[in-house]
Amino acid sequence: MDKTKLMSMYELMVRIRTFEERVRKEFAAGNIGGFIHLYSGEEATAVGVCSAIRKDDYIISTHRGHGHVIAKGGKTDRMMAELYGKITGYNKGKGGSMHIADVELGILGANGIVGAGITIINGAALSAQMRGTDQVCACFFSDGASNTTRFHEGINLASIWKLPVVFVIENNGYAESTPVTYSTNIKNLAERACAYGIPGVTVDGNDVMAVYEAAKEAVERARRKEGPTLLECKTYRYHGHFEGDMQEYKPKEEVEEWLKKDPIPRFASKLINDKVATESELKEIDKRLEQEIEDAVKFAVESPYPDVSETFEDVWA
Ligand SMILES: Cc1ncc(C[n+]2csc(CCOP(=O)(O)OP(=O)(O)O)c2C)c(N)n1
Repeated sequence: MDKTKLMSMYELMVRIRTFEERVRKEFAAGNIGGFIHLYSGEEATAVGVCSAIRKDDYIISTHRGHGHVIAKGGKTDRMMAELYGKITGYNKGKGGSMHIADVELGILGANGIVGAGITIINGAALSAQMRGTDQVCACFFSDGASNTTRFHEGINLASIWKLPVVFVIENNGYAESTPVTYSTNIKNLAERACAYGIPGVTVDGNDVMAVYEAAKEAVERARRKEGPTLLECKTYRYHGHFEGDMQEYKPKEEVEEWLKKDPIPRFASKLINDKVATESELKEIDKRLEQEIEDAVKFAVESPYPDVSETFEDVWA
């Protein structure tokens, strides 16, 4: 892989982390309303998968969706404005954290119904199939969603119709406070793929290159019209299920273990060791992104709220 691509993967991971940590601060300060579910810790999964697809491919996200949107090319200023409820946001300030969408970028949206994306993406994939394009869909969801009926029905349908989907389980170990070891009796959730006759692959979700390589293979398979793949990325979320959750259900040693496997310094070391980048080049990127997010907050703060006359516009339900 060339330097430009590797550097862009590093940059995307840092963009996600910097955005999320700033959102945390802004939420704590009372500047952002609603529910916030942060993605910090899971960056390698979104970036690994989104780096393996094309611009015209589709993704669908979850309630923990900021990372997916950024990895697919979402702009942090419009995202921040959305969280602030401003008219300049992706959903004109009416969607908030859990509904960011940009169809132009192939981002079919986030949503708050656990597992809903699994069935929605089948519609997008069926549309690509019927239109005769070779577009591929990446569907992100987590371990909790993999226990829903939508998972089983959705994957089965995608399998029999050979839909071009990569189903990505971001196994971050918990569904709210329920550990995956309590809710599931198998070691790797990707083992479930065999029940539907599709490949199931488990990778270290904190290793961006491992995610990228596995995703690439799954994407190529989907593009060859051979059907879906179930890709499980084992990762960890650093913050509570939602902002305000003190995550007392997590053992301290477990958190410490995962912090040692942080995907960003890990990838930074790899880039430095492989002589792709110098430490100062990476620091330059970190600094630039701090400024980008600072500007995004300024943009959000200075943008107006939607007018009252907008209330019933773009409302479909
Ligand atoms: C259908 C449905 N059931 C329950 C909820 C409440 N809920 C929101 S997030 C969540 C846990 C989801 O866990 P997981 O799929 O592992 O995602 P993670 O938060 O770990 O990313 C639950 C039960 C919901 N939003 N939708």
